[in-house]
Amino acid sequence: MKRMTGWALALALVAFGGVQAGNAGGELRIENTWARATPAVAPVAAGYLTVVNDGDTADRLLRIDSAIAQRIEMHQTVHEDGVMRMRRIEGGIVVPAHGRVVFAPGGNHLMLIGPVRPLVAGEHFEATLVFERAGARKASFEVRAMDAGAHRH
Ligand SMILES: [Cu+2]
Repeated sequence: MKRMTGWALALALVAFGGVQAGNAGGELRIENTWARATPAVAPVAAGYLTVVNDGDTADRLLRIDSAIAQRIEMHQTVHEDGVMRMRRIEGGIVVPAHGRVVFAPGGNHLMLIGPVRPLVAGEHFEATLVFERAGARKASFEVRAMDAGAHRH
């Protein structure tokens, strides 16, 4: 049954990709959405994405909703006295006009608090990105192997 679910999600992803490609009016592009696979039991998981703004107006990513976890926070990684710490990004994050926001290992990341199931490499999950101007935009995250990327967060 698990296998079937995976295929259904993959098909949904393909269908969704087609819809998005036809949406010529969108000035925001959501790219490279992925999350790191987790062990069987994990209190948190890390996710990443890039938002590219081709428009003349800045937007703001307010929050990310998904059924995959109890909640998703946006975190930044800061270096303090040679120690890497995570800090929650409050009030959303600005996507500059003709600019981009990058969540990637070692820097900004999404913190999936309380994943409802283990994240298995090769699977996908859906999330909704809520922007101040562009509104709600759906995205599919690909789960990649635990050692993908250089850093744990
Ligand atoms: Cu974090």
